[in-house]
Amino acid sequence: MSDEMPTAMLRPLRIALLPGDGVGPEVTVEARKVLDAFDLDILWTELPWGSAYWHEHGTMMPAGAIDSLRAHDAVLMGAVGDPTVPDPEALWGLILKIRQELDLGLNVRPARLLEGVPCPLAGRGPADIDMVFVRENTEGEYAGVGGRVHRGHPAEVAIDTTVFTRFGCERAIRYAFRLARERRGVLTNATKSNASRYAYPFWDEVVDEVALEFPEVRVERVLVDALCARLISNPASVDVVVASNLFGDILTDLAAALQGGMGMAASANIGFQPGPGLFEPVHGSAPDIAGRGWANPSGAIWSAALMLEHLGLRSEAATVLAALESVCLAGPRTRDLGGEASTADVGDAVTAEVGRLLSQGQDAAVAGTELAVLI
Ligand code: GGG
Repeated sequence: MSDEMPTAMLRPLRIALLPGDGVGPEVTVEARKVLDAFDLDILWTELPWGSAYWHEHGTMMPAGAIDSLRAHDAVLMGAVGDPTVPDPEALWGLILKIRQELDLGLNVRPARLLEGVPCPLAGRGPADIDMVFVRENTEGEYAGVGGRVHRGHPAEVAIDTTVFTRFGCERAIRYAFRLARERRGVLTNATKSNASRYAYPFWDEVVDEVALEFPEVRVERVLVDALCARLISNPASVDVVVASNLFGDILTDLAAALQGGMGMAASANIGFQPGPGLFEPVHGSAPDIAGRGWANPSGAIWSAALMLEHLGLRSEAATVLAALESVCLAGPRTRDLGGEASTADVGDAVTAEVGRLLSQGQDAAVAGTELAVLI
């Protein structure tokens, strides 16, 4: 996000690996395997934080965790959440805390259907599903502002307040405009300003103000409910979407389904100042399949590609994506995509494909690979 020298110039690359809960360790080990196929000097630090840590220590992360993360170039994360830990405790003790305290104001989520991956929509294919969601990532409905009183009494009250600041909205919205300008020149603003009294009308105003800086981008204001329907009925009409924290969270699960399922979707949590970004598959911990070797590691591998791109390693990022595309086309495939392969089988295949592409000469091999994110 800055014009500074790419982090790739610094050696070794210090990557914090935060496998987390459920299937997180299974998918991140494959993403790490893929990156280790390059001749990159990566210093991995594995952090055992998450629900098991909570059971032992009463917190999801140790004191000083955020400062430890700051000492890295990037964080590669798996998933968070476990049925034995209250959800708000797990999320606010780890992922939401990291996003806020590292001020990772953007969550960029490409949703592209790769060749060979079955699409749940009849008659639709890769040409129809190629979008990027830009989600505001530190405030909105997940600002953490609110309270609960009179617990257990009939008068019990729970309040969560949506917080939109001009600062937080503007920076996410401006990034989305830049991305739209690089892509098809259309930005879809996911809003709900017909029913929201204050917050979304303000959000829309900020979109309209920032739009003045980008006369070449056409903005369309679409109510989030109508956008959900349109993602199903006419997904090809959607390219770059800018959304609040909650709407972005929900819309990107729908988009993940369109790109073949939660196992395919990747994300980059990035900030506007120097410091580590956090890269994680969109899926959660999937406790129902954890430990069985069934999870699809594609979202984690794609997230690792976004991480390389953010670190300035564009050619390596494109190689990972090209390798993932080849494996999606030719197999092996995990069972969510109709195959029988294990998580490790897919990781091994992508790693082998990276090796094959590298032996061909990286730049030639990845020519034409579309990096979806402008970072
Ligand atoms: N790898 C993503 C993950 O663990 N997600 C769990 C979750 O519910 N996250 C909420 C969010 O992304 O805001």
